Amino acid sequence: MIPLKHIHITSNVWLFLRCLSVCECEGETQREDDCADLNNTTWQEYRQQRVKLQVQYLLLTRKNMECARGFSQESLTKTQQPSDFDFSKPTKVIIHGYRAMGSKPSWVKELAKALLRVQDVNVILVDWVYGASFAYNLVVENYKEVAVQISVLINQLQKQGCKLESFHFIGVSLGAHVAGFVGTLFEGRIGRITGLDPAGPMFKGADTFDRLDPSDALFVDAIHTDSDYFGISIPVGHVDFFLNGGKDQTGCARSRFASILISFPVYGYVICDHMRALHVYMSALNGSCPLTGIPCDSYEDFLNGQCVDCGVFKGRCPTIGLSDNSGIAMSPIPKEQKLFLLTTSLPPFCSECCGVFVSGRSRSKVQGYFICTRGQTDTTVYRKVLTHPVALCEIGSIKLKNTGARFYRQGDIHVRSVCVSELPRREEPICVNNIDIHRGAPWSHDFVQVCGMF
Ligand SMILES: [Ca+2]
Repeated sequence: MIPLKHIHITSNVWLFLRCLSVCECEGETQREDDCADLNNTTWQEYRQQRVKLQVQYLLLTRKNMECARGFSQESLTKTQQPSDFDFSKPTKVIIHGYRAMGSKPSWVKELAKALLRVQDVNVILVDWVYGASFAYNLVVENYKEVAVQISVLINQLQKQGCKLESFHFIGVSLGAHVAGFVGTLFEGRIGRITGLDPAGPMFKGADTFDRLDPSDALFVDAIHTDSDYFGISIPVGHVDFFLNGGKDQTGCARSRFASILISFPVYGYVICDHMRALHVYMSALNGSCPLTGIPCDSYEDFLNGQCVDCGVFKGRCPTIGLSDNSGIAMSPIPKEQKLFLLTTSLPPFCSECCGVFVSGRSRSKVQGYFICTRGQTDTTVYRKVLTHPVALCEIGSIKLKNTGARFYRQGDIHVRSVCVSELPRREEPICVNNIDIHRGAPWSHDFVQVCGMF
């Protein structure tokens, strides 16, 4: 039996909590009402109003980071109610991509806030949900018209004193090609375009006039995460970061069978690879760790340790994020340069890359693995670049094991050198030379390194 007094107290607490939650909800509703938001559309609405693109713009600045305001050419000339747009500051323009279900993209404001935390800029969100929803082939017909409409707004802003080079467009998927076409309309004089997994279907074989390419802005960078499916497989910028090879991302489902169920709730599952570019970009804006790409012709060459330094960029590899020209110091900037990096499955996505280079007899089969000081073990194979959760300087020892040949008995293996290196390589790799690895007796070497020395 519960004493009556106890029940009384409990119900009071319950009432109090209930009141709190109602008050909170009402407060939020009130705030939401004052803020502008992107549109949602439905199939029915889409069928009725297909001809209308209904592009609208939202403005976010440091003054109103939590609450977007509607923004239009008209609001620029209104004197009674001046907008928060600051003509003296640079402007970021975010353009979403295809909306299979007609819903507004949930990530847009998060990206805007991430940008505003780093830079004091104007952030314009382009809402073209009406034109971007449902039948992909029809959406592709709309994207240039959207670009034309955006260019009218940019023209207006230019007249009011904004410089073309102060605009940075960030386009996701199909939005990257919208940005590309805006760039074409301004003959490549826009400051920067960042394409986050630029759309592939109907664009891969397209002319550079119709898709994002390096001539669309003074600097074009792109991140590729689903280049075998929703993304584009060819380089489209000055620098193109191919994450984990650009096709499949860690932590996303490998199987593509779900793609036939694209209209069902598995959609988020299917676009996991595709949306990773956006999530990695947002994480890079937070700046918790560097996401550095290493120039290489192919992912295979990269994994085989053929590309370990920043040669083509004169020693300074490009990084994902807001650094000017991705941190490239040289001029002219190379075009369509493929960059590779390995990432993990969760924010901040950075992985410490290590190269392991074992040179020995060509037929030798040697397996090496790191034993790191944190007690984690990673298995790797002969001559590989691998991702490791800790920095190279935290690795305590390296072990090699002679696993023998498959079809014949193999004796000792003589290894000329075993080297480990940070990637991109900043220092000479750490090497141990002339090793004999006996069968059944792993060879190991302890490193004494101090982190933070380099
Ligand atoms: Ca173009």
